[in-house]
Amino acid sequence: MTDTVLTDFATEEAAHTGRAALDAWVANFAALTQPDVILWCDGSEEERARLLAEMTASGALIALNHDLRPDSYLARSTPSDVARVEDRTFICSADQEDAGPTNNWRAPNEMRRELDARFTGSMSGRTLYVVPFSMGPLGGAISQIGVQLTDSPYVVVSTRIMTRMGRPILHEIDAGARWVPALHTVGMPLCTPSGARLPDVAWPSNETKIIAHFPETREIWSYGSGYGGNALLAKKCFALRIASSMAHEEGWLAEHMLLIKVTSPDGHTYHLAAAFPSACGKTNFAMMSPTRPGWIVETIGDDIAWLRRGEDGRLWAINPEAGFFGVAPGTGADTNPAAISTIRSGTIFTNVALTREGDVWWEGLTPEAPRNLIDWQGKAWTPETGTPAAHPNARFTVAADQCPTISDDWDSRDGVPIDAIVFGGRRATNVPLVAEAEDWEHGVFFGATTSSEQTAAAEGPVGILRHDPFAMLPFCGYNMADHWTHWLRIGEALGENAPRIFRVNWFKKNAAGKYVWPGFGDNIRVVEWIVDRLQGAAAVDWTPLGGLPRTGALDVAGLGLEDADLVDLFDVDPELWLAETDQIDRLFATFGERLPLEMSSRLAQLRGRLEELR
Ligand code: O2Y
Ligand code: MN
Repeated sequence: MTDTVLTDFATEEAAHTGRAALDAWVANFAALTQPDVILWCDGSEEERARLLAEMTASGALIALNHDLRPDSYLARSTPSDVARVEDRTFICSADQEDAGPTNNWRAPNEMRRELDARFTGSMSGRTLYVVPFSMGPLGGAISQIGVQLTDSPYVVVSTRIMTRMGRPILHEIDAGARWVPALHTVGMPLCTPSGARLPDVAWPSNETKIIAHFPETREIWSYGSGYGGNALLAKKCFALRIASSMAHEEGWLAEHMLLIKVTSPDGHTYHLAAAFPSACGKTNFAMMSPTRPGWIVETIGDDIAWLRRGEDGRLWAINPEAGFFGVAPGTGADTNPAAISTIRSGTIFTNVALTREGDVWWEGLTPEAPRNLIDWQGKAWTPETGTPAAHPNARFTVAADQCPTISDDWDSRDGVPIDAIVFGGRRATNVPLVAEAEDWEHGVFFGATTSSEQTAAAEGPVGILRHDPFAMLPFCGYNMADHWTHWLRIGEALGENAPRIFRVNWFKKNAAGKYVWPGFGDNIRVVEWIVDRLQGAAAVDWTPLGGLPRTGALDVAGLGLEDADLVDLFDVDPELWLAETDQIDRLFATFGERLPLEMSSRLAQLRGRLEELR
């Protein structure tokens, strides 16, 4: 590709505003990628039905048994395209320092050159779908518009579930709205350079994958993958990486947080935003069935929250998405009945197993595996096969409004006022079941020091501790240390109205390696303590790790926990923690001068307090 075209794509802000700019951008991109057809998606039911019928006919989707799983489909990806590819995800800021040490960085022009070459002719023989979408309710105070160009009909039908998609968004653009451009190709053209036609495959993709973000021009380019966060660009690429960078510039927050509404037995309601690293059970927490009488938890979002200061001075949040892209394995009637009910119909499943009756199955759906299945790769499977029937990162894609626990204010245009912020992680040791931050700054320290042990659903070795500040390690579109500074400034602006901040850990293990806390619906007991703290009721003991429930303040009646279990849940071991502060120190050091002073002084304070405990 020539520099002339490069300049066309290296756009100014105005270039992504209004309809004329959109038409020109689509035409430019079509000239580059050379699709056979351009299809502007209207988001209608007819369009959805047609795309699903086409994909079923081509073998890209399998229609499930309509009686068992109405209006639902199974997609099987190629084994090399099963998850987000963090090592192929790039933040292409002009200055490498602005991407920071936790992001892969490439110089924008260098990346543009590579993308231009790879996208050239990449859609030949295929259809280019123009997919306009809104993140957040259309016209909402915190909402944003995007347009994805893609050659994947699977992405189109998934984006229709995950966002508000179609004609009404084009009307906003016609009226002059700004939109974020998101370009996506699976990178498998159906014509050779000489024009010969190639057969298609059920899951087209390319062995080379590039997920590139240009924060200055607010652009996303994704090449080579048809899967999840790599391809549904509205989600992680826009709603987190690009949106976090926009939020940094504009004074708001785009965070990897679930949102819930909690109603206590006395009828008071509270809204909580909770950040957990990937594979820590966010969807389970967001759809919790409380075990305590009188408590109600309703779902607002399970993955992403956009937050900003409202006119009343409080922090308000929306779920920018309209659907759930949840992990199937481990989801069962015992662990997440609301999710099981949500996916009873109208769901696209990816990489789960298929039963003989034409329904789906995965590990954890039922205690016993059916005798004969077709596994996620399309091979015959029995419980003796020895490999998982469903891929550990198998997913369901389903509309949020199908969830029985969805809150009536989940798509409120102004969002919901946040009463408490929670940071969590998967930690076998050290981190107590629940702790309260002393103040906002201490809460930012909780966020900055969030870490989690990796599970099979993520990249890298299982069990290894990975620092995942604010659960945003793979998702922060700019320098993570600047993100912490930004949080500190937001806290200053909120002042007295700032939500209280807590840290939780459902995953502590005892010396025998068993989980101590029952989790799931019993997590309401921790929420109850948090709510009691908000009301000024629950008793707290202040420790170096923050405020811990005083003995008796956390209701554990009926759980069968021994005194030793409670020690395991709340023990503050100064030696272990001093070792952890060394790890935090090493993390902080990678940010050099960008590290906010408040974070290094909080670390020094923690060390001092731990030394006193020795
Ligand atoms: O593997 C993927 O592409 C999906 S990643 C994902 C999907 C939904 C919610 N969260 C995540 C995540 O990795 O945090
Ligand atoms: Mn997530």
